[in-house]
Amino acid sequence: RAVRYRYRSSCSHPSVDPSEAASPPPGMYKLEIELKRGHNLAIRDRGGSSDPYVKFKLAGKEVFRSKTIHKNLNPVWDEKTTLIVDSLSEPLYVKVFDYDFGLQDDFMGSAFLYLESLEQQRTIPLTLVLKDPQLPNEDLGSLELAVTLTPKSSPMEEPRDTAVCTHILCQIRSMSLSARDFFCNVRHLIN
Ligand SMILES: [Ca+2]
Repeated sequence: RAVRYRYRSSCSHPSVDPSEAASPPPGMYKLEIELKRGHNLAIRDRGGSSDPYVKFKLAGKEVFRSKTIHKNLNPVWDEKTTLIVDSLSEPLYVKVFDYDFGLQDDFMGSAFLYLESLEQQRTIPLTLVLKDPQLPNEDLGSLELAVTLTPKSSPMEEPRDTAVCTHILCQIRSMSLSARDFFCNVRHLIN
């Protein structure tokens, strides 16, 4: 069968042409973030405190949300997350909210972390001063973080793996095989 032949011929090559990968290759950087704590955060509850939590957004998409720390304007999170970043031109958008049971959470300030300006392959302690774009003079305290930005060690390695996997999946999908044929083909791929 033509499909199987093509399949085998591509597998007989030691490597698959990386140009088969979707371009541009995604996930070129790893951004490790340690959200340490907040200092002098804004009061949003009537009791004179807040229940702060932190959101990280990349390209408009929420990529991390911290735990909520109740009734504390100097919360300690000590949470870590690792994000895969495609492009350094998109800043990390950091937003703090006051959790309110049964109500819409109140905004407590935000900051941008510009990835282009970060020194790479080193853990950098950072203080992000929180601002409300509507009230730029209001003091909303700050967040303490540590960030480590690392380029993927071998940028072509992962996209190539992805390309191979995508290729295999496409091939499997394009074939209508009995179970026996399917496993035969899988064995060819492994070899
Ligand atoms: Ca609250």
